[in-house]
Amino acid sequence: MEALRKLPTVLTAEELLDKIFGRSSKVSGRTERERIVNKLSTISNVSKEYFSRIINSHPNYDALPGFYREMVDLIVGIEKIKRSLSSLSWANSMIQKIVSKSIAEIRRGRDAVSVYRSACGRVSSVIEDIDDDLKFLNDAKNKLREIPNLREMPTVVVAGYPNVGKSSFVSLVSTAKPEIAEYPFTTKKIFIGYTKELQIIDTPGLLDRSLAKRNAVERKAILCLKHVADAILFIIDPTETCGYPLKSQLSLLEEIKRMFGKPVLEVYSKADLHNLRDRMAFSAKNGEGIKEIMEEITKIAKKIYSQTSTFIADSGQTSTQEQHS
Ligand SMILES: Nc1nc2c(ncn2[C@@H]2O[C@H](COP(=O)(O)OP(=O)(O)O)[C@@H](O)[C@H]2O)c(=O)[nH]1
Ligand SMILES: [Mg+2]
Repeated sequence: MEALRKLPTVLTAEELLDKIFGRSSKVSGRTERERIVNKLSTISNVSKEYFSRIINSHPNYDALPGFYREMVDLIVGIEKIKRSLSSLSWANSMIQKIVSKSIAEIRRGRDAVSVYRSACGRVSSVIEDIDDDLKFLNDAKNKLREIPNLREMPTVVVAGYPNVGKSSFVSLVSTAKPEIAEYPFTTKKIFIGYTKELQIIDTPGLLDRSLAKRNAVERKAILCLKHVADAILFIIDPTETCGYPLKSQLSLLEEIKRMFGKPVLEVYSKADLHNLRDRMAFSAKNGEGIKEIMEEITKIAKKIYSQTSTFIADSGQTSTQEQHS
């Protein structure tokens, strides 16, 4: 989502006042009165331009694709952004009013210098009033930049207990190592790898514990993944060298099936250490089974991708599914 990466820096109240009064101090006029009227117009124009630029840089959050909308809500809160943006809008209209009233007063013959002085005081206090909103929006801009820019293509989310071999698999099958980007995802990270046909998301620390043990933020983060996954690759380590019993791994598998409602390909890892073949099995050590699993998961993900709307077109309502044309 390019818009979220390009949000502008937002000045603090103090910096914004410096900008506004700095610009107005450079204004000239034939008479003192005219100069003051011009200064007031500059205050009005600079404020209007600045506030519109910030407000217009934000996308319509309600219309964002589901994944991005939920990520924004999770990371900074859509209602809070809206509230801060409307504070900016309020400040802008206050300043416009102060300026037009002041100009009218000067035209009616009131002393320009004292009208100007009181207008500046009121403009300052309006801007100081929204200092928290300005700071919040700047903070939001920094946080929203971290939302991964996912590609519109068949997408597989890799799940399974820690140390079962998820990352080994993802780095083996992804075309280029440098393309495995690391993004902060709430307090966790997600790693995104690419093959020619797939986007593969590794989710360390996120999909490896029972849902019951998670806090609200983690649960929401998990639901975000729902928007992007066409299929899930669930990796089971039957050797239990990962440190977790097979039984626990299988109950997480059942939970993930229920939770996502997406096709799940369940496979064994560490095939060099065991002979179980009632599921597809791979070894990151000797390469066994990798090609077959990639073929299968690619087939499943492409099929689902072609049948349903994905995150880009997703309005977030799972009930509406658009066909790709
Ligand atoms: N013998 C063997 N060890 C593996 C295999 N795949 C991963 N491992 C080891 O298992 C450990 C965890 O692997 P990792 O990919 O980091 O697991 P993750 O936590 O699920 O991402 C590492 O020490 C790997 O070397 C495999 O196919 N065979
Ligand atoms: Mg890992």
